[in-house]
Amino acid sequence: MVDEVDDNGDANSTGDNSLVNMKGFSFKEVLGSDSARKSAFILLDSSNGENAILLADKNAFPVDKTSWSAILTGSTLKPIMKNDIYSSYTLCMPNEFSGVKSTLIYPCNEKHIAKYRDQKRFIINETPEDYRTITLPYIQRNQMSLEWVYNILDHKAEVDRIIYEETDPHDGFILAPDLKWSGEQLECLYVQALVRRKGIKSIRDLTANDLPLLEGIRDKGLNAIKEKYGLDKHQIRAYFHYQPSFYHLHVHFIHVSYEAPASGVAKAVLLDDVINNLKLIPDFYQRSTLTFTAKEQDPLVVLFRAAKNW
Ligand code: G7M
Repeated sequence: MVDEVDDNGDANSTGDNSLVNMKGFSFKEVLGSDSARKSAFILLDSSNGENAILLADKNAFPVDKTSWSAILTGSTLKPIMKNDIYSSYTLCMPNEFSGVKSTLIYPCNEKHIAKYRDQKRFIINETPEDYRTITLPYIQRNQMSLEWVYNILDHKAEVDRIIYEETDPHDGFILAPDLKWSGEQLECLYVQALVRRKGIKSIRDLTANDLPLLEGIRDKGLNAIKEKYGLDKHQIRAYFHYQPSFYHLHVHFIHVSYEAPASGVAKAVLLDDVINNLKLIPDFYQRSTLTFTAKEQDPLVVLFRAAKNW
């Protein structure tokens, strides 16, 4: 079994870097794959009867001279074919460049499985009334555990990964790399700000009173990214998810050229747009229809379809 997985299912939450092995897991199903992103989502059985999900993402290639010099000296070329001046090969890279960035969710539940299974998608236009009568009751009944968020906020996990922290209980936040980012390649930079205050579930709850919090996250977050990674604020896309998977407010910061999963329209809502809307209309997010995409088997989609007969 995986030695370094703790009771909350957070692999290496202690920051321990020892190698782990996957004895005790067996293949169950390919839930989905994305050939453009070079990723695969695999459902696993474990020997104690619980399920796990392995999310495997091939890393983008490095773009610096040192890495490529090391790749060229340490690689072998396995020939595939040759024709005149053209030849093709499988390039077998040295170990340090051939790893696959992976996430293990263990034990996983039906909601995790539904999230990663390939399915039809739907657009939903959620009015304030729909939010009150369909979405909010659903969120209140079926929240995914926020234990990993509280672990970060309470310095019980990922402590060594914190990039910046603002401790004010009302407007404070922690900035740290997202689970999806190995922390190595700037072209795929992905960090997130978790707000310290509990109870803000999503952008739906935000009002103009939260502007100091949001502007603080934007300005201090972008400064911290600039200091640590050298990326200017004009190279960073900062956004919320609507709907999020985890209903504790957090902001995603990614490299502007990186097409991260769920970073497009009908899923990502730009932090700058949220700030602007709240400045114009203090209760914008309580009054607006919000549009999002969700998968067919997402229970929220099932509830919307039942309520609206489509
Ligand atoms: O869709 P939503 O906005 O709720 O996205 C949640 C984000 O949190 C995703 O980008 C996940 O990759 C990230 N995330 C999820 N977990 C369980 C963890 C975690 O344990 N640690 C960190 N650092 N990020 C996480």
